[in-house]
Amino acid sequence: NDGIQEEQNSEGYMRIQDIPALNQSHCKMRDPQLVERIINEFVNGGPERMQFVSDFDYTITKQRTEDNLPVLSSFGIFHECKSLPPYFKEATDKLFHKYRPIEIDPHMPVEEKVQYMIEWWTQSSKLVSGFPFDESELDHSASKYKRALRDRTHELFATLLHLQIPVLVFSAGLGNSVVSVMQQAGIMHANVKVISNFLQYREGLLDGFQLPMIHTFNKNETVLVGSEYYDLVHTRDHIIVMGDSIGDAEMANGVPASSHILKIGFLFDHVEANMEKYMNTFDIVLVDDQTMDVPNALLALVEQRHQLRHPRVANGTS
Ligand code: MG7
Ligand code: MG
Repeated sequence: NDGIQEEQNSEGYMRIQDIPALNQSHCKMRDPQLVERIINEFVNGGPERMQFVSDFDYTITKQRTEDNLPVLSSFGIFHECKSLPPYFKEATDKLFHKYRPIEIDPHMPVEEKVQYMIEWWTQSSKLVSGFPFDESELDHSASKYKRALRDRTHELFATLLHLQIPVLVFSAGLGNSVVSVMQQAGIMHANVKVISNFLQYREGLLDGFQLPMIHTFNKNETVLVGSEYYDLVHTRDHIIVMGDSIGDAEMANGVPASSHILKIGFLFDHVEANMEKYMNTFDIVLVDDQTMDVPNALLALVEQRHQLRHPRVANGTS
């Protein structure tokens, strides 16, 4: 059997040195040996054991665009909609200025922050209530931001679909914007699930966000327990996690402890000041990388080995 022969010949241990994407100068690793071991586990385990978990804002979208056009967050896309009541913008801005500093305060313990975040999302939910809203407005606003996806995001989602790897896009932002951007960009494939805050309607009027509330500090797989998605992924113990905020590294909390998790962090703001924390939190830190090249390279290795094991049988129709 040629397939098996080929597999034996080429089934070696992958070395970091042989993976160009990981040798770029802006790609930093606290423990390259650990990364190497995890990559080999992933490659040997195959796509059947993998799941992919990603943040949305500034992770699937860019932190910086070539033309320096601003990239709006999922909440920001909603706030651009013209039909929001006149008091809305001022009121949400006020909340933002009160709670955002708490969210990113380097000194306050997380347990204390949680209460404030619940307050923020609760008040924000109340503001999004009592007026009619046409979601085509959101689609219009979102259409401008599909250009803001990281370079080669399409390749990433196409490979994940092809390998049938479940993708969870986890966002503490507004799910309707996330889905709209991803749909319009053509990456909202059947293997992709978005868990986020979605608009709720009652008698034709907005009625806040649907439950459960997803905020910065409960954004992890513990909120999935009991859901259909949890059943789908909880046996997939090889996990790639991607995010741009420190808290994103916790997104796979709630999966079995034996899992191998590879955490990729995109660092852009205050690189110097944040470097140590990111290095301690993520296995791979990408400094001002506005592409999907690193996750694409990792999946290419998984795909390569997979193809050696499952060679396409010539069917004589070509
Ligand atoms: N964030 C959280 N909330 C709001 C809001 O009501 N308006 C705006 N503009 N931003 C908000 O993508 C999740 C991020 O969005 C921010 C309730 C928080 O900073 C959160 O991390
Ligand atoms: Mg983010």
